[in-house]
Amino acid sequence: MATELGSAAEKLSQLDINGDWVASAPNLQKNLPILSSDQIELAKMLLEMGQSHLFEHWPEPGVDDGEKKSFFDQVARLNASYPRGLASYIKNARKLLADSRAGKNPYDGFTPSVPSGEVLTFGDENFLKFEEAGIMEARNAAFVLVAGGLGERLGYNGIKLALPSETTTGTCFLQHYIESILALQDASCRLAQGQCQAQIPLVIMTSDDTHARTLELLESNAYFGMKPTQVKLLKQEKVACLDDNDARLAVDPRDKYRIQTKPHGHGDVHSLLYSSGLLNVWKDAGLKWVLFFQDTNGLLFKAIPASLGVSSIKQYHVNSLAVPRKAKEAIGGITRLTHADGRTMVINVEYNQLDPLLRATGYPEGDVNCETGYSPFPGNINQLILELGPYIEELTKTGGAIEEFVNPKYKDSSKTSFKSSTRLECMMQDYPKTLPPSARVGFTVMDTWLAYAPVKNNPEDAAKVPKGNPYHSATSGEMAIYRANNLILRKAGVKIDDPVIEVFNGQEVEVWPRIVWKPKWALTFAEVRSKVGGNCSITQRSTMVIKGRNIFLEDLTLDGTLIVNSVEDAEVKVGGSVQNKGWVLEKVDYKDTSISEEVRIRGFRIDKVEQSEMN
Ligand code: UGB
Repeated sequence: MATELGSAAEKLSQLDINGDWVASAPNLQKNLPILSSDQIELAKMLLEMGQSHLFEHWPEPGVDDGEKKSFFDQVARLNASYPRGLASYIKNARKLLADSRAGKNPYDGFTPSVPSGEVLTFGDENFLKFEEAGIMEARNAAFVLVAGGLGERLGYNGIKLALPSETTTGTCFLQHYIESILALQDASCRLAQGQCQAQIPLVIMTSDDTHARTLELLESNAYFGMKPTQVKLLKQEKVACLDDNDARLAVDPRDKYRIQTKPHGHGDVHSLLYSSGLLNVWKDAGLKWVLFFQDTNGLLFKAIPASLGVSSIKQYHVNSLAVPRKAKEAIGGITRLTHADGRTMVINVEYNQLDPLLRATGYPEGDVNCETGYSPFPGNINQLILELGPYIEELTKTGGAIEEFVNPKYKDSSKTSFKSSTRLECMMQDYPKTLPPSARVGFTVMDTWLAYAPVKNNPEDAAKVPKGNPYHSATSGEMAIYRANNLILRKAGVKIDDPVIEVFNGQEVEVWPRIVWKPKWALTFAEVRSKVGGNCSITQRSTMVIKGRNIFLEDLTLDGTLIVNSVEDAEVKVGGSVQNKGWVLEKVDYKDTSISEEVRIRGFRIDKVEQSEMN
């Protein structure tokens, strides 16, 4: 005991425990002997940063010592997980809170203009050229899925990656994503001359809210066919909450030895990738592209090959996937911003900032449609393709830190206190903000029906969406998959009946035949076209599931349900007339708690009455 005290005293004398630094926190000072030197360093930093209130309630040494140590464990984590540490977080917060209080516009001094990018038309020669180039490049790509969000807006208690993207096959989003990446890998290797061993890496960013359940989903499904070594999970940490404009850290109301924390946003993905060292591993392995995507867009992989082709042919360092955007529609617009001092950037400007920015810079009508009937600023769908080399160069400068923002809800117009604690946030799509003007930043616009149908809103909120605007619900997300598959098959020559309009959970949607295929059947339009021949026709009430690679539809007449399975290399021709009672959509009420949440949030279930199955 005597020696322990002796060494503690020695350690403490080196740390200047009687200096002025600790005078503002007498309760902390009394407890210094129970802390390690690392913990004392952290305490010093906290006091220097004006956080003495965190120790106000600390009792004498001997009481709650374990809790005091775990307080510092948390501080150490918060310090290590933020680029340049917690002191830097507090400094950034003070500046952003002061700007917010002063009502400072982050775009002051910038003039918006329409950037240049590639606008694609599905199925034309140009589109096919980009798709082929994209498939060629895919073996040099790595995919990064941001999946740390819990989806409170969706009213689903599970992780969103486990949610079925459609209920005809019940394939969940994660399975669909992994199978799409594997299909890309195969298609790309088939195009490569000679040997190709490519295994496209997949990183999934999780958070404390999603990590364990994401891992469990992967492990209990044998990684959906991927090699476990191909998949890496990187967990983002939350950041400290702030109680006031001085950026005093908020004490957790449920535990006085914890700092309250909240998510920092998907922008964390850049610093996590940087600190993981993976980017250099990929570079050494010869990879060239990093593709970022979100958790619930069942259409995304239909847009990936052509967009990657655009990145490759146009040599974009940054390529944002976009869809045509109606003026004032609630998605951000991709905009070129030019500052009076000469700085320029191509960046997503959130829809609520675009209109005032335009009005303040010589466009008195603000955000309006142009002669195409759409806003000239394409709508950001937050899927990014970055060229790896320039990405590493940039992160080496920034450490992966992304420009942050703060969004405090003030109690009143004096803006001196908040309704509840706030925190700094950052967004993945703000990455280009720090790029030099020489960076080649572009975008690829594709039809919404082909590229974008996220599942974000619960039935109640979706039903309130103004008519003509997208619901972004589980209902619309599933129906969008059928719609896209039908439009693609129609373009490939299949005669398909028009959809009917139905209302599920208060949302009016087009119901097309429920046609789905595994990504390995066809990833590109050229592949679809090569697998469809003769005179095929499908009625509206039909369902078709294609599960194998070499399945060819020829002179098929379908009125009912057809499931086609095939083993890997078997060539299967499917034709003739198939008629049966089929599968029927049955309405369910989202308020009926006797039904599972996955089903309830879409407002229908499938009654599998009769089908023809070919194996
Ligand atoms: N996510 C994380 O991984 N970590 C986090 O801390 C938060 C989220 P949301 P959001 O597609 O319409 C984005 O909540 O942030 C993951 C764009 O910013 O679904 O409101 C989460 O798991 C916006 O510009 O979306 O809005 C999910 O995969 C617009 O494009 C992803 O980040 C919008 O998406 C997005 O999180 C859109």
